[in-house]
Amino acid sequence: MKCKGCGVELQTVDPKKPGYVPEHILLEEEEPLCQRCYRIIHYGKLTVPVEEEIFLDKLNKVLKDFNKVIYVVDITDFEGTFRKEIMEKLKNKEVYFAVTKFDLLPSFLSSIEAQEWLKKRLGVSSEYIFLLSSVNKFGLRKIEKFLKNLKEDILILGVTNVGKSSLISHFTDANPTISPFPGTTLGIMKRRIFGINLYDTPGILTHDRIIDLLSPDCQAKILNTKRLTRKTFKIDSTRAVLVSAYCKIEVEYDMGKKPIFQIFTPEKVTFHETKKERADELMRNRAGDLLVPPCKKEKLDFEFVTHEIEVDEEKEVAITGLGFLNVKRGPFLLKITVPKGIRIIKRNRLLKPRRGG
Ligand SMILES: Nc1nc2c(ncn2[C@@H]2O[C@H](COP(=O)(O)OP(=O)(O)OP(=O)(O)O)[C@@H](O)[C@H]2O)c(=O)[nH]1
Ligand SMILES: [Mg+2]
Ligand SMILES: [Zn+2]
Repeated sequence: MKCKGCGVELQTVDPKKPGYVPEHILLEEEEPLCQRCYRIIHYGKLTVPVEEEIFLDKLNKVLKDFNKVIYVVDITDFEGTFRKEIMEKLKNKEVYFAVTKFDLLPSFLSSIEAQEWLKKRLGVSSEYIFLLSSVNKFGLRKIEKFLKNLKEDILILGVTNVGKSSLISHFTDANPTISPFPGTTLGIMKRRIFGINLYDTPGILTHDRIIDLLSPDCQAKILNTKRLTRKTFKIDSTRAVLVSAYCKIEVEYDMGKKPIFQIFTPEKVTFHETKKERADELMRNRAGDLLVPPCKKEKLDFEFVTHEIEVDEEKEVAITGLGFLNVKRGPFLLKITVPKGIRIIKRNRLLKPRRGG
């Protein structure tokens, strides 16, 4: 029997392993929840962290039974969640994209602008894109209509925490476990809707986003609940901006005026501007108090790498799993220092400049 919250096979033997449920509950309840789901829902605690590599390896086998899939992508971390290695596996499939968390972007970004940007980035036309928010229900009607017209089963997939289970929960009475912990869903779950089966799946783990470096508790704390915060900086080449303890930003430029840029991150991420010479020491010694994340004071032990990128006003730079930087006045050379392995990506801007913005 599977847990109705996370889809994992239930067991009564090992409380430290996924799927554990005390025997009396298994006997008493018709649709028991595993202890992990119970504690996530009632205490907001993650007691059994996700085991390694849950899903990408298995994906080929699972995909055999489907022609159509919905790939769920988080628009606040587009580059971190729309991934080459996943697209590779979907080569012969009809892929639809559910782009979630639109509610977290600045309100001045219209859905039409976002949709145009997504069309280019995803390389598909608008019938294949569902821009939505599970929080304010934006876009749900369009995807509902699509699901109602489907004649065959469809698989939902994507990396952890993008909102796969939240999306599905709008269309069924089943209550999947939804939480800000990465890897909430552990097994494949079939949901009957509008005459077809929709399959929820465990999130695919990533290892190249800043969020991946954090403990599950800290990830849950950082995870956006409110709109991204926006901070504007105007610095010269003697200064540095620290964004959390994992990212340092410096600039070099020839133009007469100082570069201006804005950084968009989840609300709990802190910023600190300082003299260039002091920056590294602050990153080492103030991780977890002045500089969040991490969420607790700790000595960070990473090898850092500096990425140098030429940018102008047309561009944004995504720092995967942390946020993105939008250029207000350029051109300049942007130097971003992050732990080795974290991906930094220059992209065409999602947010166009506007008066007063
Ligand atoms: N602001 C916002 N939050 C969302 C949205 N969709 C999901 N969330 C939140 O994101 C977190 C993860 O949601 P889930 O539905 O559990 O994500 P999942 O993709 O099923 O995650 P795994 O099962 O871990 O792979 C939860 O805290 C949700 O409340 C959205 O559209 N907007
Ligand atoms: Mg889930
Ligand atoms: Zn469960």
